[in-house]
Amino acid sequence: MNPVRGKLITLEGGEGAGKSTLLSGLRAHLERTGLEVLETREPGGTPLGEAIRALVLDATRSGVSAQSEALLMFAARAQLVRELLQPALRAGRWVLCDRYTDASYAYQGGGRGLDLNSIAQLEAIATEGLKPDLTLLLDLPVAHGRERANGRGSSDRIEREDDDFFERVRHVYLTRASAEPQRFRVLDASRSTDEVLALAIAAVDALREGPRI
Ligand code: Z5A
Repeated sequence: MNPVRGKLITLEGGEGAGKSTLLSGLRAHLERTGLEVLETREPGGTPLGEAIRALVLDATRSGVSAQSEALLMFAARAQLVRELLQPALRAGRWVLCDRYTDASYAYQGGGRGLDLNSIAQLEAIATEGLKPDLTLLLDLPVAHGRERANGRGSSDRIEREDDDFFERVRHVYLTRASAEPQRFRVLDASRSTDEVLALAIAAVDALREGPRI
């Protein structure tokens, strides 16, 4: 048993911000430095979570209420925390998670307009207080992100929302980043993939070196 708890690093951002692209570079960097890394995603990451992901992102499903959507996101998260995140962190692994609770504040709170206090209540139940050690927020103007994502073809149920929805998502992300500067690093996602990776590596290496002041 590794006595040193691992670190939880989450990646957040709007559509097409480059999280998946960054994840693979970041994982390779961490592994090169000898760390054991677990890469996962939300919603998803566990068999139950992946089933919920298919359900909640299904573009053919209409009439899903904001409340149902939020509860499904948090059900997937509760499973991920217990089945994967807590055991991995206890074993000393570093976890790279593509989205986490900040996404619920941004999408269900900002995008859908759900009360942020209700989201905080769900957070307390689902995560048992497990917070990221570092959150990399890939920030990009909405139009730019959508242009990148459109290159991929089909959209999921949430990606079909309009620009105003994604502006509200971006606003909540940036507000949360300003409120918790110790945990967040906001990266300019309009820069090249190499530049974004270099910025992310600097933030992650700082985390290795100890607590930030
Ligand atoms: N959701 C929610 O509502 N509530 C929650 O609590 C949670 C999630 C957890 C699934 O998320 C959906 O669930 C998401 C939020 C919601 N819905 N939306 N919208 P997801 O993370 O799986 O899906 P996504 O946000 O749609 O991810 P994405 O569009 O795949 O974006 P990405 O992973 O950030 O981007 P990428 O695939 O790395 O890059 C996109 C394209 O841009 C690709 O062609 C790259 O080659 C290119 N790219 C990437 N970086 C660059 C740079 N730096 N320069 C140029 N081109 C680049």
